[in-house]
Amino acid sequence: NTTPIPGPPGLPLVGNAFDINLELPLRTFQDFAEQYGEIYRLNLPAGSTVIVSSQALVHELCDDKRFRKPVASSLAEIRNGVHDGLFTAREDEPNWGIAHRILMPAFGPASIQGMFTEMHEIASQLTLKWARHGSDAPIMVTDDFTRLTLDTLALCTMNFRFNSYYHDDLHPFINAMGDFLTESGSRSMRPALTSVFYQQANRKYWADIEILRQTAQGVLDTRRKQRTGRKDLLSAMLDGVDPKTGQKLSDSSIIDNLITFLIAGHETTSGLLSFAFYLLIKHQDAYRKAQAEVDEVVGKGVITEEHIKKLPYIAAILRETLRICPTIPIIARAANQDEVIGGKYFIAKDQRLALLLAESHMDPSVYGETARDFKPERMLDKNFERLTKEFPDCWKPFGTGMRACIGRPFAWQEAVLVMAMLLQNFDFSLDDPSYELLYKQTLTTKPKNFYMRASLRDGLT
Ligand code: MNH
Repeated sequence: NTTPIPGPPGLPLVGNAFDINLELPLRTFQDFAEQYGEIYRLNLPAGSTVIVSSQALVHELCDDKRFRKPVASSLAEIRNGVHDGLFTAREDEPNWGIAHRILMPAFGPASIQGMFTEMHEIASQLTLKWARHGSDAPIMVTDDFTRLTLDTLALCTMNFRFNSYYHDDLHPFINAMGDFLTESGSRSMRPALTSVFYQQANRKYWADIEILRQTAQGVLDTRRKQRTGRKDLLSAMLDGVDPKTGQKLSDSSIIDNLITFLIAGHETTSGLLSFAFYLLIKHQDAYRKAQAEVDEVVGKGVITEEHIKKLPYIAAILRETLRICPTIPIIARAANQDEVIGGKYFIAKDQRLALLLAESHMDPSVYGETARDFKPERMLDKNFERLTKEFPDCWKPFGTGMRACIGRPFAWQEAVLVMAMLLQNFDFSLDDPSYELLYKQTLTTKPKNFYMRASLRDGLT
C-alpha cells in the first residue's frame, strides 16, 4: 500500500518542460519543493524525475546498496569529451575502479600537503593583483577566483601554468572547456532527432573536445620527456599500478582524467570562495571573528601549512557556506531495483532521482528555526560532528558514498588558505552596497554580478 508521489500536472507530451526556469532551473526545483514538500515528481525532457529534499529521504537515497549514481543528461554528454574518466564513468566500468584505486592515495592528506607551496604561490598572484588594482577598482570576484582555482589545479596536479592573472584573454584550453561544458548542458536538453539543425554547434563542440585532448596530450608528452622525480597526480597516473587488477592507466585514460580534474575541480571551489565572501560581507559579526582568528593564529607573517588546521572558524564558515549555497546543488541517483522509500513511496527500478541539497541542507528538523540563516558557529568541529552523527547525510556538498568527491582535501586546503590570506591582507566591502545575492547556474552555481572592493590593511605579506 503506497502513497502517490505529488507533483505539478504538466502538459501532454512535453510534461513539465515549460515549468522550468531555463536560466536558473534550481529556482524551479526549490519553488516546487516549497509547494509539494519533501518529495515530488517532474516530467522532464530527460524523463520522469523524483526530487527529494528532506534529510531523512536524502539519507535513504544515499544507500549505495539500493541506489547508484546514474550517468545521464549533461554527464552523458560530458562523456563525449572524457569518456569513462572518474566523474563520468559508471561504476561497473573497469576504468572507474582502476583510476579510483590508483588516485585515492594521490589525493590523500600527505600528498595534498605537498602541494601547499604551489597553492600558496597562485594565491599570492591573486593578492598581488588585488593590491595593485587598488581600493577603488571593482573586483569581478567570481572571475578572479576562477583564475585562481584553474591555475592552482593545473600547477599542482600536472605542473602546467595557465598564467591566467597575466592575460586578459583566457587560455584557449579554458575557453574550449567552458564552451564544451555549456554545450554539453544544451545538448542534454534537446531531443536527439533535432541534431541535424545544430551542425555548426556540433562541429564547434567536437573541435573544442579536440583542443582539450590535444592540450592534455601535450602535458603528458612533456612529462614523459622530462621526468624530474616530481610527484603529483600526473606522475601517480603514469606510474601507478592498480593493486587489485595489476593494471596501469592507458594514455587515453590519463588524458580523460587530467581534463576531468580541471572540469570537476575549478568551478566548484571558485563558487565556494565567492559565496563565502558574499556571506561574510553580509554578516559583519562573522567577518570580524574570522579576521580576528587569522590575526591571532597567523599574525602578519607568511601563512604556512601548519596554520591550515588551526583555523576552526574559517573551516566553519566554509562548511556553513556549502550548506546554504552548495555549489553542486543537485545530485542525481537511480534505483537499483523496485523500492519503497519513506515507508510509503513506490520507486520503480531505474527511476531517476534527484537529491535537492539546496533544500535538504535547510531541513528544519535538523537545523531548527534558524535553518535558513548563516550561522557558522553551528559548524564548529564539535557541533558539526554532533549534527552529522545525529542526522546522517544532513550535509552532502561533496556528494556521497563511493562516488563522493575525490578532490575534497585539495579543495579544502586551497579554500582555507585563500580565505586566510585574503582576510589577513585586505578589508573587503561590496562594490554596490545594495547588492543582494543573484545566482548563475551552469554545471555548478555561483554568484552573479557580484563585485567587491579590496583595500590593503597594511602592506602585503
Ligand atoms: Mn569534486 C565528484 C563537489 C572540488 C574532483 N565533487 C564530486 C561530487 C560532488 C563534488 C558533489 C559528486 C558528483 C556526483 O555525484 O555526480 N568538488 C565538489 C565541491 C568542490 C569540489 C563542492 C569544492 C568546493 N572536485 C573538487 C576538486 C577536484 C574534484 C578540487 C579535483 C582536484 N569531484 C572530483 C572528481 C569527482 C568529483 C574526480 C568524481 C569522483 C568519482 O565519481 O569517483
